[in-house]
Amino acid sequence: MLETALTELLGIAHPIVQGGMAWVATWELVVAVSEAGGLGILGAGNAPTDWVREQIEEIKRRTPKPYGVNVPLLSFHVDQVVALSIEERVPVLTTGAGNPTRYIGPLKEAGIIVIPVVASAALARRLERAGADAIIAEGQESGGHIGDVSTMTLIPRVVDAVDIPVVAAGGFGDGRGLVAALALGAAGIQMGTRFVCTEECAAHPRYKNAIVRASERSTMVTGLSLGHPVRCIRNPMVRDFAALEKEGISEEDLIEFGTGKLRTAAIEGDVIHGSVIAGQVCGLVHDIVPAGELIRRIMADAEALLAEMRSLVVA
Ligand code: TUI
Repeated sequence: MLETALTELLGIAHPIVQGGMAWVATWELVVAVSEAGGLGILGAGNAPTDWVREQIEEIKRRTPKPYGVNVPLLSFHVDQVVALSIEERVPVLTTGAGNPTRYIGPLKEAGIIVIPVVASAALARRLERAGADAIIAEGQESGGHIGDVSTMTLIPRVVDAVDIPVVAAGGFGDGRGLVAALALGAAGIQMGTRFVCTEECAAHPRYKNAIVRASERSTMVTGLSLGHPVRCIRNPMVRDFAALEKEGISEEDLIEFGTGKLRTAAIEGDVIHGSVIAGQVCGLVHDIVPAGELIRRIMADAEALLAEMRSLVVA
């Protein structure tokens, strides 16, 4: 067993958080992760509130364990999903892709643990002052919407900037990564891409296989010109997007071209014309396993590695 400030804050057995990925982190994955002793997180994405409510009710029916809801602040429905989370007394809420300061007060009043995802030490410090309970610090190796600092630099910077627990994200997929995160001062890890390749994840089999086949050099970043850099596996869709971006087509047309493309890949399984969002850690993902087995494997590997490392120290 590994006890950290994160397992204590959340009342979970293992310091492993599952990223709240739009479209693919649905109740099946959340329940599997939370039942295995991690923190499962529902990806609210851009989904309408009724869908989010049904998902939360399904989670509550199937596990008494803590779970979370993630709201990307780019979503059209942020206010409604925050209100719904308060009404449903969701244990944990995580945010991404923006500054959640204005939501922290009402969420804290409702007794909800608030954990923003950030990509800089400066925002981490501001959000600690605003009342955040912990911080997820996400390096640029991550999939989806990213910042511009690598995990190796970001984690110790955020650990030094705040006194609340820090969860490391961006590039984590195995027991070695968990030990490295602890060494950098983090209290646990969040994994997105690695959890896509589990049996319970709702992503289309072709999406999961694209990740298994990919190497650490298979991703690319587009959307910089829009101020929203996004990392995906390189395919005809992102190559076309990058070409249009380079040509300088209007922001409006670029956004229209990109809209709906995650659904195309993740749900319809069209990994040629859709956005296959994934982090560089796809190079370390070689199989599709049950989420509980993945968590047990990572914990066993991390514990064995910690013991081995202790033996490196000589008197
Ligand atoms: O948020 C993510 N990953 C995402 S969000 C997203 S967009 C989306 N997709 C489908 C449906 C609806 C929306 C796709 N992938 N990761 C967390 C993350 N947050 N990474 C980086 C940041 C971040 C960046 C800048 C957080 C805060 C920030 O602050 C800037 C500011 O406003 O001060």
